[in-house]
Amino acid sequence: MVPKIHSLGGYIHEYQKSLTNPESFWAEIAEGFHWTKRWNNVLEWDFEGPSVQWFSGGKLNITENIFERNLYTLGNQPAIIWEPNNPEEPNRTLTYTELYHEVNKFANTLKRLKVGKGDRVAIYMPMVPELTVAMLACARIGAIHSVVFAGFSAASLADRINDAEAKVVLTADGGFRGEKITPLKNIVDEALESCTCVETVVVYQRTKAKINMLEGRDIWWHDAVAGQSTECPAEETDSEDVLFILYTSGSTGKPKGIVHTIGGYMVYTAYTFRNVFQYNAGDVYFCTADIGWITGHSYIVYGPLLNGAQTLMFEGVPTWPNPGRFWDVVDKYQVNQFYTAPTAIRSLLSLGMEHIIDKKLSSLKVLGTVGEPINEEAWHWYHDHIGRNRCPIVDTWWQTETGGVMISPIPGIIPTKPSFATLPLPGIQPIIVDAEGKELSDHSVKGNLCIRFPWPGIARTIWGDHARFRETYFSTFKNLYFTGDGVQRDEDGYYRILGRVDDVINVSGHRLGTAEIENAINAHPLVNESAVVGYPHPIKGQGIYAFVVCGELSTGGEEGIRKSIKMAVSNLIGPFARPDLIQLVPGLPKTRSGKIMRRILRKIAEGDASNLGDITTLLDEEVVVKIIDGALVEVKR
Ligand code: 7RM
Repeated sequence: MVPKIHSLGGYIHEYQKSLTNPESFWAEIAEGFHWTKRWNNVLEWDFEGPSVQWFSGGKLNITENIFERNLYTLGNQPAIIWEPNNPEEPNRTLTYTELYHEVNKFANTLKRLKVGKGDRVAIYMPMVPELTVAMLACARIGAIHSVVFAGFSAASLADRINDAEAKVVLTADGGFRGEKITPLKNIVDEALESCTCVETVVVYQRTKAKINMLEGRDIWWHDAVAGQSTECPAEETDSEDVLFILYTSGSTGKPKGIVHTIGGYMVYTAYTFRNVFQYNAGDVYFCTADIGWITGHSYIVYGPLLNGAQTLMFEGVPTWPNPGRFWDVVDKYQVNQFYTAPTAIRSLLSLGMEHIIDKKLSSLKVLGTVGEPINEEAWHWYHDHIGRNRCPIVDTWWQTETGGVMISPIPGIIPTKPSFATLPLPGIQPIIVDAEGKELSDHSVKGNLCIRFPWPGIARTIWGDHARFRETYFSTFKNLYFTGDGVQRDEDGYYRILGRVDDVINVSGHRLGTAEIENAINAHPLVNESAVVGYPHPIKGQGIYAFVVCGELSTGGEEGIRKSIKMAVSNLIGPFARPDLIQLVPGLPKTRSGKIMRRILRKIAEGDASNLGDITTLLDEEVVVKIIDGALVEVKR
């Protein structure tokens, strides 16, 4: 079992131990797992390369650590509890034994499709148990999964398939989300028009929508698994072999394929899951994220299953058939730990108390949030009305690149403070630096959040682009991992995440690069150029504000062009990246060297132009006045 922290003294002790001897600290935790060969070195690292290796030389299979290690005691216990989109439809439960058999059957299927160790498998599926089966089947045979969130467009899917050179795509005929049906297979068909690497598409039947099956390429999931054995020997993998690629947005237009490796990710997600949620045997745990994001990978699939937990997978959306859905699910399955995003909390808060007053919510013990800063109002609402003043809130700060939670209260042990992620977990060494990289070592400071020592869950590279990995995370500040987040530390040493300091925005918990959105807007034939910034949005956290320069207007006029720009972004990225506000402007504020001054646009979008700072380097100061005059939010001058 993974060791659990029981008291404040225990936390302090573990934290100290992880500072003075990080290697033995992590080795002790790793020893709780099943390794077919022990590691040679616990840790080798340098942040210049960068190169980080955990448990190198160690051999293992992560699925043996989920199944074989646990089956004897947990075989008949639910592993996955699945709640469908439509509450009238029967739910499903897969015990550890049943999940194990499904994984093996699908692993054998993949092998039959000539998928082997190191091959990439793209997964574009709805939130059904088979998505988890697919991921674990890859891990069983040493293949690398690349899950693409099923809200991405065909163009984005194609980019990701091509970048990873995936051989097989796993999808479904469609996906249910609230009242909507996403035609997943049609989107895959469109994507594959621009991919030559894909040999096979396996299609899970979910919606029974009419789809085309391409002879020789496409096969049904149920046909493919029919007759496959429920036994499949686990491939022996190296601790530093790649477990998965997951694409995330950065400050340039091209998404980055973040690479996680097996041994370190296993140890880190298992340890953090157990401690951050204080999970105990028999508890029911519910994370509302989609598995298409890192939160789902680490805290619906790997972290919980490595702990033998019961993990609830929910196919639907928070507001359908009504805004009480999450709480119905909590009561129905007697959920003990509940983990969601601040945007969901804000949206449910705004929809009124009538959806929660008749709910029991008495099973809840721990509430979690992730993905963006939580404002105090939302925190208190969550604490008072969902937790009924009994449940600690864990505000967990982490990133796709960190693999697991980094800064978070340990519930019931570390006193919480609204909007603070509080203290680093054992093994995590945050450091705050100023713009020049000088450490700000006092307690009450604000600056750039970096980490100065590796932890097992740290990403190892960007798929196919190690130089970009170095450049993005390890070159801004020498010998530090730079998170891209601004942070404040208070007199108690507590950390409060202030948000991104780069061109990444966080919209309803979805991480988006402004450059990505600009590229999509610029692809519109009538657009000359554009600049996208975030602005404070009461529910989404940040909304998307696009400043767009058009050549001539189409016959639809301004409204028409706004509509078609939104459509273009929807088609090129996905509906979740559509701008909320589009202001057509005569020009963009630029420096004499031609750089767009986003700082100014950000200020305007935030509604405060009273202090624009130094604008003397601007090519054309007049344009700023015109933008302020036409702003779509109220602007203080
Ligand atoms: C897990 C996840 C990462 C970015 C990160 C932050 C922001 C995440 C919090 C947070 C304030 C939090 N991965 N972020 N958690 N900001 N408080 N508790 O979200 O790669 O998609 O996004 O999200 O800016 O850098 S992610």
